[in-house]
Amino acid sequence: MLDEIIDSSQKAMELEDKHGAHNYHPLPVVLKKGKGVFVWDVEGKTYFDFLSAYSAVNQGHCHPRIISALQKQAEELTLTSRAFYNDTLGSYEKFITEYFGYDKVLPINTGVEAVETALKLCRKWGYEKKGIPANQATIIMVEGNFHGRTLGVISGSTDPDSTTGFGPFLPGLKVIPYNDVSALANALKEPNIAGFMVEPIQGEAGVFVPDEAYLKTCFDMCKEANVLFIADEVQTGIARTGKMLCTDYAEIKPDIVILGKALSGGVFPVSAVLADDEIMLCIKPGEHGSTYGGNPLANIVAMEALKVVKDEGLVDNAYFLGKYLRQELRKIDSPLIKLVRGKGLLNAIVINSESEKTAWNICLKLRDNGLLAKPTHSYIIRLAPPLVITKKQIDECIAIIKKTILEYAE
Ligand code: IF1
Repeated sequence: MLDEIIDSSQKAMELEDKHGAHNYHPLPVVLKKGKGVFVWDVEGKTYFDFLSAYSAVNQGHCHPRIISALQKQAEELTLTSRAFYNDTLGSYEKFITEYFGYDKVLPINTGVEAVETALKLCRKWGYEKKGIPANQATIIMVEGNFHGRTLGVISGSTDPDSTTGFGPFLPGLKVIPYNDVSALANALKEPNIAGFMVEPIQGEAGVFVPDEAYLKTCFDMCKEANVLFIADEVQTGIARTGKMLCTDYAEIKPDIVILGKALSGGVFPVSAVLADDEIMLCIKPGEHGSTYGGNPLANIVAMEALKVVKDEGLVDNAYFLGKYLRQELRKIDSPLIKLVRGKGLLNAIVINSESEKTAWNICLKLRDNGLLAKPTHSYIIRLAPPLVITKKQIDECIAIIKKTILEYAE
């Protein structure tokens, strides 16, 4: 039970404002309960969740199978550290490596820890396998990327909000334009390139879907140059874009895959790095790890979360309902809608307005009409419901979005 009784949304927001860091500017709604595609605020109002905690609750809020797996394991053993073995890690590692088709997994916690792990693994491979001189490895990243908030990862960011005031930055990262194969071709001519890390679709940048051939072309160029292709699938992975991994659209097998968010179905942080032996075994005992990485609770929850994705056909549901959603949103006849883009159930509406407030104000109206979404980069509204959404619910949401857009006046 909460010490401070939260009997109103206002009270909750005041407490956060007074006692919490101001590192977010949330939409003014205070959530108390979640189930499937729905969330409820403190006053009991129901909303469709069209953010899904940034694609962490692909399986829907509080999925019963994931919650009961959590409860059962929580009564047995939650954490051993990796100082000892535990009876869940090996089974989980076998399960997830077979699920995605890789030799090995390095289990970790948050998405950014998995990204940092992938960067370290790539550098290690560069020195040990490619023969790059010590401390000379370069990893290529792309403009507009979002890979998390650590100093190492923001060192490759081009977003002033992520970087201003946090220098100095990690060396050995080279940033090139996104969706530009000639920029990669030029960068690959430089010596000591160990890897190329990219989001298959840039989520935070505003659901930027690159040209059809971009990923495959980049992958082939990396192979040619003996450079690792690293896919950050933290947001696009686990069925979100209508394929199990977004890179499946390009029919490529990245050298390193980074997973997070929905890997635990939104229950608590679980992330993973997948690679084959030639790469993964470059990290030796004692060279990398974390207290909670591979903990029994995470292992059991992640296995159930991944089983739910397949058992409930979430890949195809995301594919077909996403296609339908974009088709119907494109029919809305409003000057406010510049374009609709996305893949699967990772979509965005780009708002046509001079005012930076329009997208935010539209999201406030969507909230009043029972649907929660949030702008990214002031004029793009991301639309990403849990993948368990039904056609009937999608139709209800399309009606809410249409009504809100058509009734909106500055
Ligand atoms: C926030 C954004 C999304 C990610 C990709 C790694 C990470 C993320 C592709 C790091 C995390 C989260 C972070 C969260 C909001 C959300 C976000 F708006 F910040 F950019 F989804 F687009 N790779 N994205 O999207 O994973 O360490 O957070 O577990 O920082 O506000 P994490």
